[in-house]
Amino acid sequence: MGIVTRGFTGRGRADPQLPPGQYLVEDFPVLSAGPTPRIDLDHWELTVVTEAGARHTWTWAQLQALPSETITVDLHCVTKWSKLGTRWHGVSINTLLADVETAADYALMHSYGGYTTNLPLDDLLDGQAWIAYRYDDEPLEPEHGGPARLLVPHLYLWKSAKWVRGIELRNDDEPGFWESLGYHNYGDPWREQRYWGD
Ligand SMILES: Nc1nc2c(c(=O)[nH]1)N[C@H]1C(S)=C(S)[C@@H](COP(=O)(O)O)O[C@H]1N2
Ligand SMILES: [Mo]
Repeated sequence: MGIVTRGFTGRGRADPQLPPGQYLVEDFPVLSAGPTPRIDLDHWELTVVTEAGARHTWTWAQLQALPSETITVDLHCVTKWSKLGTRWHGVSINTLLADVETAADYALMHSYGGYTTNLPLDDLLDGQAWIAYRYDDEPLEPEHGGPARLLVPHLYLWKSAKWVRGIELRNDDEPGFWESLGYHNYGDPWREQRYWGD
């Protein structure tokens, strides 16, 4: 039969870089639950609030002054597209939180525009997540979350909050936008945790 499922190189031989149920794309789809907010850099801020109520704020200039890195990662969207080998530049959450005193277990990400998404704080640490502000050596486009977005590529891409403006560190887990609407609370693409109950 001439039917080919993209991402499979033959019967039973899935591309080892593709999580179950995913197919490859070459373009970079845009998925936004609402309009694209426009935040000018003079007014842009990123604020971390700890479980004790301590606030740490970075202006755009302060974020740019932090040590940054270039990373190449694969993206997996719950709507089943995956894009391999994407190149980003930004500040690791480890670096961002270096001077933040916290014993929180959870993080709730807040975006300009009101989007939220939750994840365990451990998933943001140890070089697993970044505040990314460049894509392919260019400033991150607004449609893809510019000026800056969270990038947490080991989870489904809805966890990578675009237009990030805050990280709320919490003792308890609070579901974000999609998580409240039935998406999986954790969202590991390799375990195909798409929806609540998966
Ligand atoms: N603020 C915000 N972040 C968001 C979203 C959104 O609607 N608002 N959509 C999420 C979803 S479902 C996906 S798949 C990715 C899409 O990122 P992209 O548009 O750069 O491909 O952003 C995630 N981050
Ligand atoms: Mo998504």
